[in-house]
Amino acid sequence: MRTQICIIGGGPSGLLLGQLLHLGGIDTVILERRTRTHVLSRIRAGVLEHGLVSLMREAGVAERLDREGFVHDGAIIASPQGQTRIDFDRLTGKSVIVYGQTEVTRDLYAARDRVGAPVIHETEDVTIHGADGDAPFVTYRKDGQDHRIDCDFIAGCDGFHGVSRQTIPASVRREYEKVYPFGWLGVLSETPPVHDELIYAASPRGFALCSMRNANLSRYYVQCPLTDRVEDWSDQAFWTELRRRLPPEVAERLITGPSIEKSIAPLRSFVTEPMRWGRLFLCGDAAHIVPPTGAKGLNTAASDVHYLYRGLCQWYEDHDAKGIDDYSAKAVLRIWKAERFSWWMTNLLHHFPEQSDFDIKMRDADLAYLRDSDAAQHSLAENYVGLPF
Ligand code: RFL
Ligand code: PHB
Repeated sequence: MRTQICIIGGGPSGLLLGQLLHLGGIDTVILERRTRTHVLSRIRAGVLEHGLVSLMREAGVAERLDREGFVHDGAIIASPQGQTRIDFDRLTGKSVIVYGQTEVTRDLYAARDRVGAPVIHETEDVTIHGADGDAPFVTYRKDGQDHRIDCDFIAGCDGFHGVSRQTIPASVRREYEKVYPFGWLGVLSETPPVHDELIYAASPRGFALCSMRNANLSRYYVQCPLTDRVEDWSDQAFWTELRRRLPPEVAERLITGPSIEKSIAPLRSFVTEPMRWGRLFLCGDAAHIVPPTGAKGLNTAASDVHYLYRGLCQWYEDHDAKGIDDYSAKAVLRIWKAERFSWWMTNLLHHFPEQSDFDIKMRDADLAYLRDSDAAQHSLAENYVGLPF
């Protein structure tokens, strides 16, 4: 088989890139290791920046997002010092949209079905060949048969555990990583959200987040030790711990119910550079990971997709390599800013096991500064709603 761009990974990065390239008249094949049902059962991001929403509109897949997404003009930062509302609208003139990643992915699959572009699911042993030459190809196995796809370029959209990043020789790759000494235990429940905006809560017992998907679907998280297993947490234990970490008046209003999903995610900051090796381009979680505190993962994937699809269109339309040559530097510049913000939010709001009294005082001072300073709130808001791309 031959295609122009072979996309590895049928998550949001691969699907959005595929849709935009399709509209640009460029052929793609997507290879995905899991089934569609599995991809659509992963509960992940919930907060979309304006940049991602614009890209979804440009890709012609925002009809439901525009109808069902919830505009959020602010969020609450709670701590023992009180609650501070960060007014995104007043501070930046912008907002974010609450719309689940699962729905984004569902809309993108539906669009790909409509245009009849291929997604090959349950591919095994996907291997990239010749990415440093002029005739790259990808091999894989499906249903016991070997296959080969020849292409012009390969987009590695296969997430943190994919094969694309590992294909870049270690002598070329530079990796930067920070692993946090805790995870997030998340629960999805068919209950009304405790508040109409997100609440990020710092407490001496650890961090908690109140988020949502719609008027009767809530998403809550509590920071937990990495050694905890989901089976250790009954619903009752989760609700009790969440209540303890929230301001008392919020805890009183919390409506609980059975969890319909419960999972633990470790927290990590990670960047690999460069994001291009020959004809292979890394995109999204394949190249970088942020702790979810700043809600930036899916949104940084979107800026990668934006730069890459523009660069590839420029290559095919004008025979101009500038866009793809600049891809890595442009993408990385924005990513480090999102990394900084996510790291800062994580430090501000979590309890660290090794924290000294001095560290705690610094954190309290940071929270007090945020509460009392419009400049500090402006900085948080500007980053949260998303830096331009
Ligand atoms: P994905 O979603 O991991 O998709 C990669 C796809 O590649 C497939 N794959 C392979 N396919 C073929 N061959 C192989 N060898 C393959 N290896 C892997 C996988 O099966 C998968 O389908 O990466 P992508 O597309 O780059 O998307 C990134 C986002 O999923 C991620 O950044 C966000 O979910 C992060 N994130 C959040 N981001 C936000 O912007 N806002 C948020 O509010 C937010 N909340 C979150 C989050 C992530 C979380 N977890 C679980 C890590 C909350 C949580 C709890
Ligand atoms: C979510 O709703 O899953 C969510 C929201 C905000 C975050 C992280 C996750 O910062």
